[in-house]
Amino acid sequence: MPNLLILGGTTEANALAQAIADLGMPATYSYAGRVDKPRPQPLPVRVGGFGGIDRLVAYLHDNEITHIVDATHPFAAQMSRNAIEASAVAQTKLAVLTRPAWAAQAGDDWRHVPDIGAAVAALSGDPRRIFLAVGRMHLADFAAQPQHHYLLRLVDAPGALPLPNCDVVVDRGPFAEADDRALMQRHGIELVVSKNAGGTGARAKLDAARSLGVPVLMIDRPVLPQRTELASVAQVLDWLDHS
Ligand code: 3Y8
Ligand code: NAP
Repeated sequence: MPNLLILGGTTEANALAQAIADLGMPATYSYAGRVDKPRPQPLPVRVGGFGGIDRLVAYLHDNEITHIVDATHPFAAQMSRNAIEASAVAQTKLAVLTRPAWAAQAGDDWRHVPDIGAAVAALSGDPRRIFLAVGRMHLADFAAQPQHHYLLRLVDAPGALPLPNCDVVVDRGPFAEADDRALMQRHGIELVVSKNAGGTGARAKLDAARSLGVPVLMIDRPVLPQRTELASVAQVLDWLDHS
């Protein structure tokens, strides 16, 4: 019987956790501890960084973990890189549960940039009303473009903000298109800045942007080393059975 570590924090990780709990398989769900009240899970939960690769290796040994499913977000690149390194050292099997990147469809007006820095650079120019829907952790990068009026959406109420001219909505996804459309109309949004998260929980703003004719600045995902990538809970269960 596998003893599984789920690196969580996403809609897909939560679906996997439920399936694993239903099977009664030994597993632990891991959060980084980024938000005040992470969603409860039907599995034992650990919260907080492991303390780097060596401490992750120690965790794997101490807890006799046989399999890791990295079901973190596509932008959680450091966690994913650490999992690759640690699983090789600890001889623990590793697979990634991921979701396809979003692709523009008819009616979309997207401009792709490779990373957060390029997104900041792309915001040079006259003041605009921008829905900066990239969370909290990289807001300081956008202080280089203070001329805009930003609408921020944050999971937790923030402390001091690095942007002089902004409105804050405190909300967590998954989000609905009608709500995002009303939010963007209320704030007169002229541009949406988004990570290419993929999945369903964050795409409402993109569908709302299309219906409003608002352009999107789409930040592409960090490139990660080759790993076993799985696209569904069923594929993970099959992998656990056969690996
Ligand atoms: C702590 C754990 C579910 C899963 C919920 C998904 C969907 C809704 C949409 C917008 C974009 C953003 C952000 C977002 C979404 C899901 C999923 C997703 C984007 C929680 C959660 C944790 C986090 C961390 C948080 C980050 C932030 C990013 C907000 C739980 C709610 C912007 C990513 O304040 C902070 O420090 C927030 C940090 C990492 C990115 C950032 O740079 O700020 N997620 N989000 C996880 C941990 O501690 O390990 O409570 O559920 C999970 C979810 N957020 O079905 O309920 O699967 O992606 N999360 C982005 O896509 O750009 C919001 O507003 O439109
Ligand atoms: P990151 O930058 O890749 O990771 C930085 C460090 O945070 C890691 O090295 C690790 O610390 C710790 N960490 C990250 N995820 C962890 C997890 N699930 N369990 C234990 N420790 C974890 O990660 P991030 O982008 O901040 O993402 C943090 C969490 O938010 C993840 O659960 C991710 O799935 C979720 N999330 C992120 C985004 C996003 O946009 N980045 C969006 C939605 C959800 P140590 O080195 O000390 O082990």
